[in-house]
Amino acid sequence: MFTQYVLPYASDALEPAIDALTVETHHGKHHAAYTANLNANAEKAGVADRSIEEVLRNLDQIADPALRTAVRNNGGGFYNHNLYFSTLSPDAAHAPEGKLAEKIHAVFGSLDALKEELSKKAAAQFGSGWAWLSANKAGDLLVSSSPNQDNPLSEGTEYTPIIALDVWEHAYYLKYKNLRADYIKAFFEVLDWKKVSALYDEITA
Ligand code: MN3
Repeated sequence: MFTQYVLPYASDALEPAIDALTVETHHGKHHAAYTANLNANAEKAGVADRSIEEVLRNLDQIADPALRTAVRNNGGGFYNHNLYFSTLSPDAAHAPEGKLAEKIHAVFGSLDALKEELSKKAAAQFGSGWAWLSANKAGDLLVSSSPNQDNPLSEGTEYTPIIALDVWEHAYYLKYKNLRADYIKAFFEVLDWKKVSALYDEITA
């Protein structure tokens, strides 16, 4: 049984960056539906007792192609949104700390340079998808993007995402309409680097 992340903040708590109706629809409808569909299909595929990371890293073990696709899409939707909503906060820390801060400085030169690279990936993702900052066990960082509900786990990389930037239109269209770049800027206003830094520490521990 996979459990949807419960928001520890009110639906209007991320305003003005992300509006209440978008949070309500995104979490209450889209994310809830991915979770319900994952649970139904993971049961059929016999993977309901595994962790979601394990399921997404081993999709090729699901023999039936239709079931594999359903678990890939809904499992991605479940996992990606758990990460998205759990790393946003009305009290967001605006800079990383500890090992992650050092690594970003060493690799990208500055936090702004990393944010620019991530924003470019997010803006350039054609149609629905995500932009990611991910880490591997050695602490290397990867900036990437994926279509649909794919992610670095389901794409078979050794990386685990620590930032999930949702650029499906359902993440921003009610407020930002066609202006994806404005939403991307707003995303960073509520992205909690304290949580992102803690995820990096977990992966590289
Ligand atoms: Mn979404």
